[in-house]
Amino acid sequence: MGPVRPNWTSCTEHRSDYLTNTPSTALVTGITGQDGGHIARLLVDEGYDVYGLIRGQYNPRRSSLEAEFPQVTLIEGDLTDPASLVRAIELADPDEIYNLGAVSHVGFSFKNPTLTLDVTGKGVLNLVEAVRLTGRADRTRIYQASTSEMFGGLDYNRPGSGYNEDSLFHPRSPYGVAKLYGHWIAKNYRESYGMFVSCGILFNHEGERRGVEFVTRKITHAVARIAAGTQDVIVLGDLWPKRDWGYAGDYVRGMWQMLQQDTPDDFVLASGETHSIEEFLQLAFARVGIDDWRPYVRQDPAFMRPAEVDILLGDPAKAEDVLAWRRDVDFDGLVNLMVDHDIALVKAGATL
Ligand code: NAP
Ligand code: F7E
Repeated sequence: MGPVRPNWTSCTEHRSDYLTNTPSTALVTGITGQDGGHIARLLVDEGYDVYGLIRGQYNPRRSSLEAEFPQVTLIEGDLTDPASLVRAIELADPDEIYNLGAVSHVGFSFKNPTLTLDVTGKGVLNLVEAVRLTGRADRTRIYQASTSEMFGGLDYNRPGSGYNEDSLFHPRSPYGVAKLYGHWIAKNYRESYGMFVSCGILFNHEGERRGVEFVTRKITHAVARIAAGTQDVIVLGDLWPKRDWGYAGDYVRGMWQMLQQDTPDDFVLASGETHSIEEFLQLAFARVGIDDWRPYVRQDPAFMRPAEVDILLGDPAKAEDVLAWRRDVDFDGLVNLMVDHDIALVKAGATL
């Protein structure tokens, strides 16, 4: 017997059932991460039964997650362990899966390339295969967290209007290469088995939940400490790269919207603006009344990468047209929100 191939385009009966039956059940991988926290908030507020995959026999992020989301059920599992994914899917029986788990730090991926491939690349295969093998190919919708790092920011493949869903890929790191595998295996399961797998090609998104190992949060947390007199300088790598930065809360709404469509598809989510790290520094320091940030910043090659992505700019036109996706927070608003949040944290004596 051939594979079950649901016709998502014409299945209006299924569509209306799907919508009238929501809120439903969701499983989130990477629930302890930045986007995991934002999507957990959105799904809980929408009335979903939310399950989260949590890795390790002891995970230091577990207690804060349980305190913030007592309604969420955590299931032990790991994207590199197919049996644990089958178990998680059978326990949660999800209508929607948000696959946010990954080794997500580009610099770290150069130092741990095989781990990155196993989690960020093969982990996607393990997940879609677990959905298929548990007989859910025709009823579980999957969001795959693809990334602008798949484009690479090179002169030859960079459209002036920004990267879109049809742009050429040229990843520049083990992370980008692993994500490209994840992107294509997700699309392959959509095409081969008719599975509802949508890939969001998301440009950088930040906010108060961002890990301090990423440049924006490293800056805003340091700026708050410098303003409080508890830190002297920030040590960074290259300052000239440009990124298309948005607010994570806006972007997880786009993820959810992708899974509420009639058909699975790929969408770029981006702000359509690009800014250098120097511009981010300028605004962050200005927020605490420091106009000349240069005396507070040192550079160290330890934070530079063997290959850099020089500039990223995305074109979110398709998501705006098809999903009616909109952003509430612009670049200035993002920097201010993050600095203000970290000033409050530092004042409260909280550690990161
Ligand atoms: P993040 O904060 O780094 O979170 C990564 C999550 O992955 C954490 O919950 C981590 O769990 C989990 N994880 C790591 N290894 C795992 C494994 N072996 N099995 C299961 N889970 C594992 O990342 P984020 O910023 O929220 O990003 C969410 C997703 O979007 C990632 O896939 C990322 O690559 C992608 N993405 C992010 C951006 C962005 O700008 N933020 C842009 C494009 C795409 P622990 O707590 O146990 O470490
Ligand atoms: O680096 C430069 C660094 O690590 C941004 C991930 O969420 O977005 C993220 O990847 C830029 C790079 O983010 C430091 O070289 C300078 O040019 O904050 P980042 P990223 O590499 O853009 C994409 C879309 C993802 O998918 C990823 O998962 O900042 N930079 N000095 C530095 N970066 C860091 N981390 N630390 C520094 O000290």
